[in-house]
Amino acid sequence: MKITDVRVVVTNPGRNFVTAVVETDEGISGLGDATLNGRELSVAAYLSEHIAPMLRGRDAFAIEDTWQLMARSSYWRRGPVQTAAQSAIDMALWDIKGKALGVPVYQLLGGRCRTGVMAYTHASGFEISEALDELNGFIEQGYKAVRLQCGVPGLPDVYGVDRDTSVQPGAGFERPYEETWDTSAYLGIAPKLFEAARDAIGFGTHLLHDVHHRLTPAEAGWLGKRLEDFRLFWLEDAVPSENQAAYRIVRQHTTTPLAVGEVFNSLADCELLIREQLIDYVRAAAVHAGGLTGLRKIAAFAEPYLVRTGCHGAADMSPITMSAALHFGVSTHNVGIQERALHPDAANEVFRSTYTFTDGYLDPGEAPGLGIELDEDLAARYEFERSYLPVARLRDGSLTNW
Ligand code: KDG
Ligand code: MG
Repeated sequence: MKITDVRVVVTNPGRNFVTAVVETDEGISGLGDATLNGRELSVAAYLSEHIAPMLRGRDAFAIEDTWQLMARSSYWRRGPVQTAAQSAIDMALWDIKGKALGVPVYQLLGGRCRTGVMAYTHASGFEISEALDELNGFIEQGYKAVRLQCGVPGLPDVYGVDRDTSVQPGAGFERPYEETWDTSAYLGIAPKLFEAARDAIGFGTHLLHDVHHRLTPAEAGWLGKRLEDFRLFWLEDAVPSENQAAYRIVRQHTTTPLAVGEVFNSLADCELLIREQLIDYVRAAAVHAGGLTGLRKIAAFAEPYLVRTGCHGAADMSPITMSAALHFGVSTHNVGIQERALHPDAANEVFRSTYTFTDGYLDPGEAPGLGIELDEDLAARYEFERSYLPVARLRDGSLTNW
């Protein structure tokens, strides 16, 4: 079976998504997610201008060789744009192979080794009481694990808590929204949030928290230590991980489990973190870490070091990435958990999926391939809208990580 074309579909059913549609001479096509939130069109151009021409005529079943070709032919290896394009083609080829052989992709990855993948979702509120109300709502829906975020006194906007977008009209579309960040105020409130949560719900539900790359190693060690009694499932992105060795300091100071890696593009980005067992969970996602092929290489490396995966599953990746994560999730032994943020209804109409959520666990379903159909006519009705991720400034006006 030969690849005849790679088409790129850009759509905005509630938020921007970029999809690669790989077509073959046997009439089977495959779908791959190429969404790089805030820089979407760069990947769309990379796919149509640089990837599509070299893939026409290639064997659609040669997934590993095509993966290597995309990585090595670029010479400028890795990086988010190249890797998102590579990831999309990889997912699409697994989708094609599953459809051609009449099996769900998880069967190609070794078959089931668990009945479902534990999911976590996001509860938040500016006040701790509001965050706890949301947490209780998700527990009632069956979630066994919930990420918990709250507002920080004195800051009008905080990562992970819904903001009032009327405050900076036009931000997001014309320029990045600007938040203020105050580490000291945050470190004052975060332990109180988890103390209140454990007082309210006990220890029957896993709790997670995302620091979003904002602390120094010493600050992260302090926070992790304060949170130990509340037994988090994980503390995520406590420190920016470009400096992997920084996690040695965090690890020496706390036994709170650590998760890192939604921005990782390859095994090289987390090799030291895994090899030295500085983290417990790697957050790499199929769309940003080389597709199913890239994700499998990371998981296989992590397995003997007892590091498990917890794939990034924010709503800014399309349902194709979620489906890929679930085929990987039910067939890969060292999968720990899967993030689940709900897509807008319109996105679920454009991308019709077969995956299900039951009593806290996700399942990819039994449809051949990845189990996603793209309604291209509907997708065409939702035009791309430029949109930026926010940025953050310290109180002295200097930029810091958002
Ligand atoms: O595009 C950025 C988001 O995907 C990110 O902010 C979400 O940190 C995130 C998470 O853990 O889901
Ligand atoms: Mg995160």
